[in-house]
Amino acid sequence: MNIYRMIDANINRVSEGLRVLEDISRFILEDSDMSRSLKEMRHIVRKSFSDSKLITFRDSCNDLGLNISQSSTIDNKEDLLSLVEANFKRVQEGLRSIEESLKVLGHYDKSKVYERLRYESYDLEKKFGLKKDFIDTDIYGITAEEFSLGRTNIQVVEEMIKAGIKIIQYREKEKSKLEKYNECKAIRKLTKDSGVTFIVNDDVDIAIAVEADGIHLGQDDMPIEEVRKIAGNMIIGLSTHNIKQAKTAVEKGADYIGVGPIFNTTTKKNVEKSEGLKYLKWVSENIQIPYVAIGGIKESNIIEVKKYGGKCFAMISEIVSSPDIVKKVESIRKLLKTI
Ligand code: TZP
Ligand code: MG
Repeated sequence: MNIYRMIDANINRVSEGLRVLEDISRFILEDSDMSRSLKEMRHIVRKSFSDSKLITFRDSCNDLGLNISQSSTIDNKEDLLSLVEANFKRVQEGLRSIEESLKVLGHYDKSKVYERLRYESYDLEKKFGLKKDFIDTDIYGITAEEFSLGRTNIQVVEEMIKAGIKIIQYREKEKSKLEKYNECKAIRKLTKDSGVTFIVNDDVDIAIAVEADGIHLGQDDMPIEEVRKIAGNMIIGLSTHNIKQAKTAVEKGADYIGVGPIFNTTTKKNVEKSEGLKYLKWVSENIQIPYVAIGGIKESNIIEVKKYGGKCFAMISEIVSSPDIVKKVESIRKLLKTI
């Protein structure tokens, strides 16, 4: 049956992709933990069908994809980073294809194994030193249900994802731990399925439990060094309001800093003082880790923030209080392109 041929082709695709990644981590990056994890994954993929008759369905020479693939330039990899990215994509797409094929065949349990492997591959991709890219984006979305025009946090996150926002923070000051946990669990699924980075504000335990990509801390939260011990490789962001705090954040190992408030804001209670644009300018010239400008940023003043060194802009009210989030983001992006 052709579906077995499809599974066979994808097992090869996944194993080959994993082998390339394993070799890069072993011979180039000399990261033995990563290399071991990839090898283990490759063995699971190979072994799970080792006793089957899959090979009898193989017909590589007559595979329609061969000619297409040999004449295509899409696979040309110019640097190591693109090579790594492309091979993780290959692995993930292959795993998804196997997962779906197994469902069609009624092998639901086995299909779950492939779903789990796909999720593991997302984690490994993050750990593969590509983490620095996580904030290489223009808009940082943050939830706040009380300003969301009656929409739930989940609905707002769905809209943000539709709008193409690539990093979303769950920030919710009014709800119980259980409510926050349940919402984060749902948002984790939505963001994972769409390749969006997910950060949880304040609650390290929730961030770990739902396997968020990161945690965002304030100056009064637990120290970064302690959070690092329990959160491992997770992205840790820290809000900073002055030069001293920015320097300390870098020393303590923050992965990015929040910079603000840039302008007056009524969204945050007990908001800190900052020299706003002047502080942002200093950060843009002196700090080497990624930074996100925050506080009172609107479509009407974002160009000014950009002129003072802003690259990634966190906005709460401007986005969540917009009746059409997709249109709002589109319009901000169009504006950002003008300078
Ligand atoms: N941290 C500094 S200012 C602020 C936070 C969380 C609130 C930003 O909200 P808005 O609506 O974008 O001004
Ligand atoms: Mg906090």
